[in-house]
Amino acid sequence: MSEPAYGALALRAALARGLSELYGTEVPAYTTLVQACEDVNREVLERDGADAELLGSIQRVTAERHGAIRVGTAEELAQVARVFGACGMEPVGFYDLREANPPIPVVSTAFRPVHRDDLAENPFRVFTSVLVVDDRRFFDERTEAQLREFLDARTLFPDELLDLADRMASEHELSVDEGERFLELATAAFALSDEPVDRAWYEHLESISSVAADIGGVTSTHINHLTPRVLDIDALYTRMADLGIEMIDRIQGPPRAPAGGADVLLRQTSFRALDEPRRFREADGSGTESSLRVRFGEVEARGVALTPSGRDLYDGAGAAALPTTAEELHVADLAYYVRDHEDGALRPIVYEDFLPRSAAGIFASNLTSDGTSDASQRAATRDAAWMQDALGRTLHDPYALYAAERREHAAG
Ligand code: OOG
Ligand code: NI
Repeated sequence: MSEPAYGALALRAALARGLSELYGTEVPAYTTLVQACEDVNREVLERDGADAELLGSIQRVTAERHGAIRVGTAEELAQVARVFGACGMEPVGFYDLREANPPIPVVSTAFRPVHRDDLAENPFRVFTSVLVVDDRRFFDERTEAQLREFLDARTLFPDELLDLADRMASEHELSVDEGERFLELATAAFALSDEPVDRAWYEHLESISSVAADIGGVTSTHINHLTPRVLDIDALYTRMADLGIEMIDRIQGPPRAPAGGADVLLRQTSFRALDEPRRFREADGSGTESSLRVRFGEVEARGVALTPSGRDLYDGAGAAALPTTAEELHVADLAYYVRDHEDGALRPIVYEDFLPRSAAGIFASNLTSDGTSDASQRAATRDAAWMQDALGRTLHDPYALYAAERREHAAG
């Protein structure tokens, strides 16, 4: 009798769980946040009944997390793609955070399941950023060379993990032993390392960008935050304040939908980075203990995905420019809905991606200073084509995925 094996869904669900457990031990306020989300979700379910599950089953929403990680090179990014690829998570979208204010020297994508059924089973997604070491607006020639040397010398993912990921890609399953080993190695790869941090190098990068220091100043990567999903983010915001956890001053993204209106896109809020003890190596070679403030907690509520024209309206004039009801949004082709074949009701297609403006806000709340950049210097070319090339696999366009889902539903 053959033993039960691990498929992509089992790996994805277990990785999300494993990272959630890890992050809870590293950042205790995360556990408080997850509990508060579960309480709020239960209350919304009692209050709203079936309507509470319009944007996803309570099972999906309860297990739902997004993580954020940051890597240094195209090679590291390609390795991330192999590890998440084994879990059925594919790269979707291109985000250029160098255009944010203050500018952040990274470009990003999000790894996530792309099919509705897989999202329904477990929608784990990870916002993944890669440093742009050759962008002269941030890094001079010498710093670029030092960054390259530092990054080329480190290993984020052990060969054994990458081999297991590749085996998953070719065989579509791993044995129990292999699957467990994959999960153990993958989880460990995202833990905060206790390797001493070279003080002078870290501070040099930090004077340019805290995010650059968090990426290129240490020898490993780590979860920057892990975000649960909540059904009523306004209620959650108040609850966290009552629990004594100080949130940033606002909820990012569109405002709350008016009564009877549709929630659109994504609303997020966070609590500030926490001081965490880290070991340092000083210029004289001695070791010291101090702390870094890099990681934090975030929570999100998701609404219906907007079409390109809906999104243009939102980006240009704000959420007030959009009609409020599902019917109006659908008829004007401003948001993605499908009509239930049985009862004719409109069902929203959930927004599964990120918002560059909110992402910029999340990055900014992580910064110890705005850093230094010189806009007159040469920018490095980074676009979706670059990203796809670096990933070595298809980079999905989020709109194409939403449109395909709507089309397939209409045809079926
Ligand atoms: C990622 C910031 C983006 C979000 O939710 O918009 C993000 C980071 O800080 O590395 O996670
Ligand atoms: Ni986030």
